[in-house]
Amino acid sequence: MSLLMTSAPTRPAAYDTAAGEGRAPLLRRPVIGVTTQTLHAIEGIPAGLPDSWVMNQRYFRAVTAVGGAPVMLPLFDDDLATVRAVYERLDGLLIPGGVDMQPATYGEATRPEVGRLDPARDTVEIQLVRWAIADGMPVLGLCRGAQVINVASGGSLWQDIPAQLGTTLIHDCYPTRGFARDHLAHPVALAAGSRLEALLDAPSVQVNSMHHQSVKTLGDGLLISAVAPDGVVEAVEGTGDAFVVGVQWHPEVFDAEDPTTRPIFEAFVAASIEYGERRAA
Ligand SMILES: [Mn+2]
Repeated sequence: MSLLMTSAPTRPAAYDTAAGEGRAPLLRRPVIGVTTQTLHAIEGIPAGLPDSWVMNQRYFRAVTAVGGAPVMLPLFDDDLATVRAVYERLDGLLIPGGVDMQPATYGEATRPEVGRLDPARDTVEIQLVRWAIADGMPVLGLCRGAQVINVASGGSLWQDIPAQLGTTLIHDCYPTRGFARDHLAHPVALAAGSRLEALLDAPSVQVNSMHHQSVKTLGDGLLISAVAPDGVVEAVEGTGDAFVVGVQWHPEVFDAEDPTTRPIFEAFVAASIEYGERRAA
């Protein structure tokens, strides 16, 4: 018998790390649904390419780095029964960054500063977030994802921070202003007693910033857990026991070990494990 045959199967180091010291190894990795975007909603995509749903790999890698098993969610806005059937297999929901939401989703007319749109994505993500919040399924929203959590909860957005808020702080660092994706643009103050403050274990952190929109009126069942020095809302979270966190910045850009990245994904995946176990019980 060869040594190879008798060796334990190799697992990625991150898989063991996710279990944590003193904790039992994960028997079942939580399935994290990651929404996608319509390929042609992205600027510069040749019209001849077939209709496709795509998403930046960083989101998937940030999930696997802490033990989650990500799956891509198709945007069947014309077939929500199929979206529901897939949703019911999930343990957690991740809403990544992307293009602007249609202002009609929060009852406003569209200002000229609003950028590219992805109506199918709006429909599917709003529905998924509402289902997840109703069921207590963990939800993590990043950038656009934080805005989706707010709009799905009945809140609204500033359609364009420079035009409507007149702040001198630059939030649209990439790509508009030419900074790198990992440029630490500004600090955010974390609300005392919030889940995010507990996770990041600091009164404030430096974050990157790639957005020209932000939360205007807060949705039901949410609280503001991070604010930029100019008052722009930088994070929201659920007021209940379930893990519902949306941050306006992009933690997935940084290394999985980054102290402002890992705790967010780790807590999200841990909550997803618990949700999956509760649901299976
Ligand atoms: Mn910002």
